[in-house]
Amino acid sequence: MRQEETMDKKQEKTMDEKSIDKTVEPLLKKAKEDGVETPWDRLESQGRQCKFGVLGICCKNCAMGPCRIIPSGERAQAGVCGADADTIAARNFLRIIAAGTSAHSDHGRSVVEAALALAKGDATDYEIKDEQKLISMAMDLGVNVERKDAKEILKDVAEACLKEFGRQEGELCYVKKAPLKRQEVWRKAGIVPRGIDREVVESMHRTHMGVDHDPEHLLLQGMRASLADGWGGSMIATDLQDVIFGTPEPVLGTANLGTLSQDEVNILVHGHEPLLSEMIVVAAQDTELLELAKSKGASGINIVGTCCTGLEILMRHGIPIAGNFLQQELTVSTGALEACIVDIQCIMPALSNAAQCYHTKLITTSRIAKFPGALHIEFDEKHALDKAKEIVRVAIENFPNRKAEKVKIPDEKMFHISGFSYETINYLLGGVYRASLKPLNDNIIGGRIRGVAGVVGCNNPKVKHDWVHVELVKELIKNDVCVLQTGCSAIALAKAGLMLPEASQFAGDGWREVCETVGIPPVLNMGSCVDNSRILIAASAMVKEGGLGDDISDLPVAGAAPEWMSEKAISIGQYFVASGVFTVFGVTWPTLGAEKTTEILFNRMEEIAGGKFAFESDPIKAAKLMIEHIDKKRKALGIDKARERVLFDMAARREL
Ligand code: SF4
Ligand code: MSK
Repeated sequence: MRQEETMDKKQEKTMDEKSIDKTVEPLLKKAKEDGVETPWDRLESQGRQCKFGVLGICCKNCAMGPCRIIPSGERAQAGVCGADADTIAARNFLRIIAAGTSAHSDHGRSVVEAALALAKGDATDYEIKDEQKLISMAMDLGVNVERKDAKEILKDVAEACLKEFGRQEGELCYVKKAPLKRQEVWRKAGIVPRGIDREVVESMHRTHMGVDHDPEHLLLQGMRASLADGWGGSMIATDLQDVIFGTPEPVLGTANLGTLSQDEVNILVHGHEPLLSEMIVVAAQDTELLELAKSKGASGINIVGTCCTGLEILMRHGIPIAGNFLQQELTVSTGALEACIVDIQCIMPALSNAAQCYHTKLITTSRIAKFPGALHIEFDEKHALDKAKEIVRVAIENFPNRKAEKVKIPDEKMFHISGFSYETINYLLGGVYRASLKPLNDNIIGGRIRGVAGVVGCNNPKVKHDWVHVELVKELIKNDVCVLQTGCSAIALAKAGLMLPEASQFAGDGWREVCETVGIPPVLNMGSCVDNSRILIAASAMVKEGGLGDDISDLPVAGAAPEWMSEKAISIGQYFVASGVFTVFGVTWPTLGAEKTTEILFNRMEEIAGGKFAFESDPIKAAKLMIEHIDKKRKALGIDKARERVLFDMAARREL
């Protein structure tokens, strides 16, 4: 489906067009009866959305506007200042990236601050769980580890990370984790990020009225700012979270709203930062609080997650994931939540109204995020466990207010295996003593695996919830593509049952053989949105392993964000593209009203950085674009004829 078709459509949808998730229809009906509005209702009430906005050609960067541009033809226009459609769309695109980069990176900064407090002895509820990862961070950041204990190293590592945010000149340290050729590409294009904050500030400056007007020049800064996200703020967040909370390992989990409990205190954690949710998991095991729960008539305390905070505690502890982005109000509408605890990002403001229709307490916890009508209990890493206990206590005290007649918990609950950090994949493929991606590369070269795809990102009520993710991923694995996932896309596939080893039956013969031999699902959950940095590291390791070229752009890999909605998704897409990866977006594309700007993003970027964007909202067509790209790279590597089919005997399995 093309952009014009999605754009001109009225947003009214039949129930069948809304979601493939079986919990959605009954809960939408219940929500309506209970007076709860959902994103589908609000999208419908918007009617046709503004075409200029959808096409990226409106600007309100100064008070001479807002200006809406007819881009070409006899009635072609410019803004009051003279900016044409391409300048406006490129400026808007850069602002989207700046916002996405700032969100991921501010998350990273919070983790650094908590790590520093831990190192100084001020955050005693946290501990260093992965010393090996800490040492490897120290190496990457140029921190001397000699004659230092773990806390001293952590202090120096955290201080080095803080410098990455405030650096004014030079290069981010983590840039050196990319293959050498990739670093050269970035240097040649002048897009190596200096400091994380500097790239965001400069992006905002350049897009202020009357500064930078050249679309390509603006979009180069977009690449630089996005690299400050992927190889900066997000990577720091992932690495330090692994140090403090442990690097994920395969774990059995459950997904969907059937994870809510009829007779326990249900607590939903929602947002992105695991600093509090990790402590909520600990608090829920506190004997005194469990006794309190029993005294209120509950049989226990049931923690479930949604979005990326949920993924963080799923990846490390197997905590059930109740749903993804579009299910947040529906989770409240079950009437079974005692508390919905939120931190930052992807939290619908409408949750406040939804919670008020039930006994549910909406508890905001971040210093930077408050909601009218919510209870605010501010989290503080120096008193992390006490704060978590205070919040869990509020939920327990609320249990007697649950109204049985308002409760409807769906049965849907799917098992899945998650926890595939880069280190874990390395270990699973190569073993403890020779952990490496060599078997992956060998199987790509031998043709059992066609290539690797990262499928990530959000949900969007403009398209059928979860359907685009699931269809796209099914088509990829059917064609022997190994799929790596993060974010709400990962939750969609977990709910759909594609993250179980048995799901390898849906994979092509080659990828299925590898999955069955190693004992992994065909779709691997690598974690939260910041954990897209794990995919960058995996891609770099594939290059370093050898046999597949000497740059990420040589690899038979592709990316997709088929149901995206967030500015962070564009930033992620842009750092994939700037790292050399062909990346397809669905739903809508925010520059289509500006021909030259779109041409730069869809074509010219490949000449600059080896990667480019594409837009395709049909999942099968999107998968075909990705497979075509993978095949093009295979051909360039001279491995396009190597897709032989070999039946594995025992010896071959052992060797693998
Ligand atoms: Fe209009 Fe130019 Fe002001 Fe934007 S910056 S609102 S295009 S006058
Ligand atoms: S939570 S950014 S809706 S993936 Fe990271 Fe889901 Fe998108 Fe938020």
